[in-house]
Amino acid sequence: MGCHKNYQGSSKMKITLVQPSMKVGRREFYGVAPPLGLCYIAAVLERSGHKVNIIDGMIEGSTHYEDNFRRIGMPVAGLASRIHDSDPDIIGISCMYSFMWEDVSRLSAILKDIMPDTLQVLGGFHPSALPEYSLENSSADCVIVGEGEETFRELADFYSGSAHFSDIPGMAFKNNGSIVLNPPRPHIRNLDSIPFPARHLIRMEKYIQTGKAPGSQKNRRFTTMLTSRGCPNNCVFCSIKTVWGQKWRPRSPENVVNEIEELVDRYRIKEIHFIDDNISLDKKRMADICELIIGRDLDISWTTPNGVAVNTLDRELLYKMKRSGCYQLAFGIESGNEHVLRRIIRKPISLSRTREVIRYAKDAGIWTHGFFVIGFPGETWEMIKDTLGFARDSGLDSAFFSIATPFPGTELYKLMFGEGMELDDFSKLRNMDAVTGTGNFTREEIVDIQRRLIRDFYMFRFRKEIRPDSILHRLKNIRSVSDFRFLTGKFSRLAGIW
Ligand code: B12
Ligand code: SF4
Repeated sequence: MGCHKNYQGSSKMKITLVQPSMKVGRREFYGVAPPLGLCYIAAVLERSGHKVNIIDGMIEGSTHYEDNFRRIGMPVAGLASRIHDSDPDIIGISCMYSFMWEDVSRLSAILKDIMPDTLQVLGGFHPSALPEYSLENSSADCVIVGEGEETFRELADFYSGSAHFSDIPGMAFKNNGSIVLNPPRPHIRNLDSIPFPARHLIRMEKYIQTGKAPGSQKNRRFTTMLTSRGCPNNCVFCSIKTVWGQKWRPRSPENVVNEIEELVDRYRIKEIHFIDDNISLDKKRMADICELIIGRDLDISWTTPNGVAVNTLDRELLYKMKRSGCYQLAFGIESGNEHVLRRIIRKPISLSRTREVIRYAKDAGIWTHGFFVIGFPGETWEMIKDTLGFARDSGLDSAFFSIATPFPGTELYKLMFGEGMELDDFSKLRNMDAVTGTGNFTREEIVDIQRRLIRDFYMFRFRKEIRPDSILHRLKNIRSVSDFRFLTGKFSRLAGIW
């Protein structure tokens, strides 16, 4: 372990948790919302008596251009000086997206320079997938692999002099020039036992005023929430198991709706974006959440920007979801070709069932959005055309086509780069870029095909939407100013795509 301040005897730590800002391409969608992971960790640390401070680089500073990218938030040097001013005993830095890695390692180096005795901890998806790489290529002292709450709490308690790094499951750390990887920590079993995210430590009103959801939203006063962790599937391009594991762990409906109530009462929140990977996996739990929202008369709208499991949705549940405020569902359909779905992506959904669910959702008055991915090794032009065909004729209101991206911790990463190989330029791991060709297409061709699919789909939708019967149908469904705002948002986005 590195040389640090000696805290033997002192019990409560001063901890600064940080999320750096991000750089996005000119045409890239992005979102800014509270750093929920840091807020969860902070809540657990506060409950243990530690003093916590959160600095989110994405909400500090202003958007500006840097090397052909837009920087959303505060540059690295400014952030380092803010952290220095907070004078912490421990700094925790989050790296949620791999494309942020360059900034995270620069920030870590600057901090080690100006605060050599302060313990630096990394966490989030990128360091969790590549702990050794992250320690070798940054000045951080340790990495917390996976779910952060319990490991960070134990680490903070160790700094109070009660445990050793090598005794803390879920940690990787530097030890006299070599790297030690401790055994993994079991996931938290009872999610109701964790306190709600410490939103009182962030500037909620600033997120509400300036926050941004990647799709359109109905109400300006929105925020994000997480009602379950993990997903039982194992899609080839998905890295969520690195942090959450494959077992789906739900919070109880009462616990979820208590948090919604707190958001409504304390922050006057009008809209919730549930960022679960699989919120409706348990049909009964989903129905119970809706019943409680309706029963407690909570006046909110809600949506699922990351995708819901189609298998569990039926007509009755969709109508109940609508009654409880759901206005938009995103479906992770991924491909319109059965072979790609089953053999390449390994996602157990049926396309005919998906069509049915889209129809039910539309009947219930819910906007339907589809996520598709193209550019897998072995995927042919015919298969890609099936995906466009499905997106067009399944009746989806909107869709997005991403390029298969080999994020660390995924099967696709191993498939594209081989075991033990590491990509040296993580900045390319974003949704509007391709890192390599696929065998059938070059990298440039894949990017070109993605643009064509997006244009083609929206041109098709545009022609449908300007038909008098469609206009009438949309107008008939406008019941409030927020419905109108949502639709105009959708259509201006549509216009912006060309
Ligand atoms: C919500 C979300 C978004 C939102 C972000 C809104 C926001 N700012 O909150 C939106 C829709 C904008 C988005 C966009 C993208 N996303 Co996204 N997103 C997620 C999602 C679903 C949830 C993240 C989250 O908030 N989780 C909840 C909190 C509680 O968890 P957490 O932050 O992970 O924190 C825990 C641990 O990671 C750890 N931890 C985190 N930070 C730290 C720090 C320290 C010091 C420690 C010790 C521990 C620690 O402890 C926390 C508590 O247990 C994840 C997948 C997932 N299920 O987590 C993908 C995910 C993070 N996204 C991903 C990606 C790639 C993207 C995109 C590039 C597009 C795409 N292809 O999907 C864009 C890029 C960003 C952009 N341009 O805006 C990848 C990242 C993979 C990678 N290695 O880069 C993920 C993992 C999904 C995947 N595809 O596998 N995303
Ligand atoms: S269904 Fe979604 S969350 Fe689950 S493994 Fe597949 S992509 Fe990941």
